[in-house]
Amino acid sequence: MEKLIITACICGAEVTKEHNPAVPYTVEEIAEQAYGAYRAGASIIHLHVRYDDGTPTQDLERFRACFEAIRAKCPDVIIQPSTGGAVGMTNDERLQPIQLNPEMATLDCGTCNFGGDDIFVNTENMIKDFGEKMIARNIKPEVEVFDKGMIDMAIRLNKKGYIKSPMHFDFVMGVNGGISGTARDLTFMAGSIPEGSTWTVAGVGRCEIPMITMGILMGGHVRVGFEDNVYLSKGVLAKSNAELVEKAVRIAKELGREIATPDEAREILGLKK
Ligand code: KMH
Ligand code: ZN
Repeated sequence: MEKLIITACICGAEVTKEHNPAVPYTVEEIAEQAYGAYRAGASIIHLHVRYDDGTPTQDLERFRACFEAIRAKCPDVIIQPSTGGAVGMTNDERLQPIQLNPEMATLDCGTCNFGGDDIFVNTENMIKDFGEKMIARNIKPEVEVFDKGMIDMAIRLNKKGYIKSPMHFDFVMGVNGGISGTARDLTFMAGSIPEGSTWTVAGVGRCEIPMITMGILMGGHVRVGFEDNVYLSKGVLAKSNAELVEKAVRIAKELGREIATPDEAREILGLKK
């Protein structure tokens, strides 16, 4: 089976130090968490950034500072900024990090409820606009889908030229408003993407480990980290993102999957040189 790409989503936009004191806010904390995750086996860092007080931001200069700090510690890691940002941000706000010409960035392919009154808005026209802007900069989108209909949207926009083939999907399972994190649903998602596509699975909260275990067995790739889950096991907070990556590596090794280096991940995903 293909080597396993592990993405570490080290920070997110919603999780706070109240959830887990190790959630990084400052540039130094973000770089430290990225470095630990990389050393443990992550080849991609899915990056959100915060101001020092924890407020999520898509500010270009903050992203630039975090890119530089991460690159200083792990020069070869793939940095994948979020263009999702946080609920309620404008399109222009969200798109700022693509100005840094990263190798990858997320492309969220549908609107969904995000708990309570929150709605994470991604209209068709927004997806087209974000997709075109990524193509213009030769950025490979990680097509983030929270439900099956979002895969269908990505397929339609791929046919119209807004997303290039082969597509790389991230199935985010278990969001309060998206598809549930069950074996049946992951099988459904993985069976719904075009041949030649690659995929990663992320499970929110308690479904993180079951989903990545299935993903490893099914030949997909996996994402772990504080953005999705702050617990190492039931009731035990993870001390770092690295601990979650280490757990994914242990499971992968038990199941016979070798871990991809960043350059091997580039090869698998067809990233620009
Ligand atoms: N924070 C969520 C509203 C992404 O990174 O592209 C959106 C999100 C998706 O995390
Ligand atoms: Zn994210």
